[in-house]
Amino acid sequence: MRALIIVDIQNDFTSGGRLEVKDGEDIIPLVNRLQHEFELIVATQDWHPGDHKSFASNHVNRKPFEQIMLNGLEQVLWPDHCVQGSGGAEFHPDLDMNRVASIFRKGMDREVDSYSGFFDNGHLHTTGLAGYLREQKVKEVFVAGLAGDYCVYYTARDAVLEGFGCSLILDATKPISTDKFDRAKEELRRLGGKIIESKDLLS
Ligand code: VGL
Ligand code: ZN
Repeated sequence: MRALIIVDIQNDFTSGGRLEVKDGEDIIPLVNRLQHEFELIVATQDWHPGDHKSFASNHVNRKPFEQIMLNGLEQVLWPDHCVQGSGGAEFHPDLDMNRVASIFRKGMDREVDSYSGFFDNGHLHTTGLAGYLREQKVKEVFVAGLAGDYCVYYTARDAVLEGFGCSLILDATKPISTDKFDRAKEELRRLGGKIIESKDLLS
């Protein structure tokens, strides 16, 4: 069994959002088309409390995109985004959610960020995604969504580390930083993940 993992296609990561990925919404028609190639589709949703420590606003004298140490982990400080219950945390209205079987929320613990759909950044707590996929007999996952250099990359990486075959669908993602994304793609390949294009999947 193969599964499509749709990562964080939420209003705050698309145009006009609080942590906008440039042209992020442009991938949505393709992600909707790709869904027809899969029997199992899951989505992740970044879902932070307002006092989350990944937000620059929750530190004194810190600006967005600065880096700090947070409980022993390197942490980029972000603009407030995907606050639980806010419009920015909702899935983009153009994303087809009808066939999404399950939604895995992440980033609820204010002390640790969670880029991956599988684990928090300290790899201490699981979201249950790996167990769910195994129970559904999934052997191979395909990852799409936002942002390529953060949540998509960390989700794909953890999928590989959890023993799933894993392909990142290049034209179904967009990064915050292209430089960072180039390094992330190299690292994913090194770990045994694949980088593919949607045409490799669409019939
Ligand atoms: C993300 C930064 C902070 C993402 C989430 O979805 O890529 N990036 N929170
Ligand atoms: Zn976040």
